[in-house]
Amino acid sequence: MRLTVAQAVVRFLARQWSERDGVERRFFGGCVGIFGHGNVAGIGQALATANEAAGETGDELPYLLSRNEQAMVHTAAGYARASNRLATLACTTSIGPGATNMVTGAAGATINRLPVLLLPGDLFSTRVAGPLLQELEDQRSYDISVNDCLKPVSRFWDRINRPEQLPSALLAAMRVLTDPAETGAVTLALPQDVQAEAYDWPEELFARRVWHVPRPRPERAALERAAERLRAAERPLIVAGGGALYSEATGELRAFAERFGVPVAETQAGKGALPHGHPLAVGAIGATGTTAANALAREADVVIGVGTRYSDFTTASRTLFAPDAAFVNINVTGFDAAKLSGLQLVADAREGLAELAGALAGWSAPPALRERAGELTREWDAAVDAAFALEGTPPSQAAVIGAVNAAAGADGVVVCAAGSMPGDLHKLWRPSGPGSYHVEYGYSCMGYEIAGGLGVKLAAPEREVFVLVGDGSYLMMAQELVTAVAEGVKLTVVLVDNSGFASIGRLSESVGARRLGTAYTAGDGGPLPVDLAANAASLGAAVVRAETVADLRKALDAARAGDVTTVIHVRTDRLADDVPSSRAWWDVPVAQVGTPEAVREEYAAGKRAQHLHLAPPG
Ligand SMILES: Cc1ncc(C[n+]2csc(CCOP(=O)(O)OP(=O)(O)O)c2C)c(N)n1
Ligand SMILES: [Mg+2]
Repeated sequence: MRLTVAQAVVRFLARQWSERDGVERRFFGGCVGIFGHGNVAGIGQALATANEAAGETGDELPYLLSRNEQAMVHTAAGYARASNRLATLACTTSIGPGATNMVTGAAGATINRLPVLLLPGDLFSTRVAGPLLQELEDQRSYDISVNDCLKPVSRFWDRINRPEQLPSALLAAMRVLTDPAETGAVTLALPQDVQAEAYDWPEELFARRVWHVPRPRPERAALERAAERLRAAERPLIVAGGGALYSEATGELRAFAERFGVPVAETQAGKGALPHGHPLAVGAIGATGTTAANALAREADVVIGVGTRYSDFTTASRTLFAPDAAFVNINVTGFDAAKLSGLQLVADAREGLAELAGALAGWSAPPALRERAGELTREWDAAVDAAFALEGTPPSQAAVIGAVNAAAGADGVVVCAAGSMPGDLHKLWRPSGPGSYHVEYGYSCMGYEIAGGLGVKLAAPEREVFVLVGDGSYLMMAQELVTAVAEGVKLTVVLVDNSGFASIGRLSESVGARRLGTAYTAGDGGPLPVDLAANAASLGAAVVRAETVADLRKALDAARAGDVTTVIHVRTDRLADDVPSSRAWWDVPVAQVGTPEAVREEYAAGKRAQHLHLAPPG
């Protein structure tokens, strides 16, 4: 079949499917992009004419125009996460700045283990016309382009210099994207001349192809070791991470917890694995955890990690778990399963839990553990009730979160990424179940919020998407509001404007850095003549200014009932901090010279409490 390289790419992508548990779905929900000279005649022309091809085959790759290349990778990552990694979007860019704009988004996707396919344009492979507009000339080599920046943030990276190289690269890309143990950003750099070059392709390249997403089962001997260790446990705790959700293991998780009486704590990525109110759900764990989960973590003798990569926020920078705690880690990658010297159950979360349950028949944790979990959780819930009920103007951040939580109901999703809100959300938000909580806290990338929320809504149009975004993040990336408006993709955005960085301001003060550069104020410390609500209106969103919590509740109900993208602007106090403490630490170094002794002492105490967890497993 005679097609250009770009036409072949588009045709191939439209025919890729994923399958798990017998359910097949299209792997690429579409292609999001921004055109320039590096892709307009290649991928651009191919997408423009693809509808004809779609007429023949019934396959489509809808195109969506983004406003910023970093944002479009966030959109793809949000889409992938909301699809439990069984589908994503492709991203096409021009050469040069359009391509490098994707580096941050790619890092975010790879860190969060989410599949995204990046198709940056690249320099002419013939090199005749160079140096090109936007070409990085490297005096040591002509074989370098800015796309090489995408190598360390990609799980697979290739440059297609000849049409003949394309089939194997496409297959390798698909293998990595659909392998839960390897997935992340995948880059196929496409030189602009090669994109437009014609070639005679074998028909089989475009056959409908189904990628079976595996559910690897744990090794028998490893299972026996894990079961033996658990049978001796008296105070076990489950830590549910993102893998529990991606694997759709929440039914098995609940059954496991109930059958053996083991409480379940959740990381940022794992939050929602059990709904709030389940008697064994103890909520968030770690530096932004609940006092319930953190107390149980400190007391735990065996920790069962399910699909967690044990980030510093989860382990409270390795101060949370007892030095002699044992870890049994169910993870699809050996890399994560081996963490904290754990007994490794390299397996899909659902299969791992089911098989571990089988191996534990007859055992259960002491009933007192269940009671203690209930008591601790009731205490925490009461503290959250009080925080949610705080009235006052400007509203407290806890009250804002409580209002959004109430509006989100059973079908809502909250989306957030950076600032003071992810930590507060982790502690306070009461998830209705899997998929209801979407906080990007692997990269915690300012700007993810609206762009990622767009991806969530595209993947799950039946859900109401509530984006919580700080003024700092908003100022970095508000432009995807325009994409939401243009595409008719409804988002409800709550813009929490506290004139600066509440998060970093607080952190700055705690390390003796005096809140330098954390306030958006005029030279004299007074307010700036900046109106972010007017800004949102200018981008096409319906805008409501909420002064009080009551205003906010009303605006949320109206936004929920309507069908347009709405930005609700609410002012809060940057210096207020009325969210209950996690009683856990986060390691951020303090200057050894020039900071108050009390600050250095507190830091030294934290360092003394860190454990490496080096004891051999078992
Ligand atoms: C792209 C990016 N740059 C810098 C940071 C570091 N950082 C984390 S939170 C934050 C401030 C966020 O401000 P805002 O969105 O207003 O949230 P607030 O802290 O006020 O709640 C900064 C600068 C980051 N996470 N991402
Ligand atoms: Mg702010």
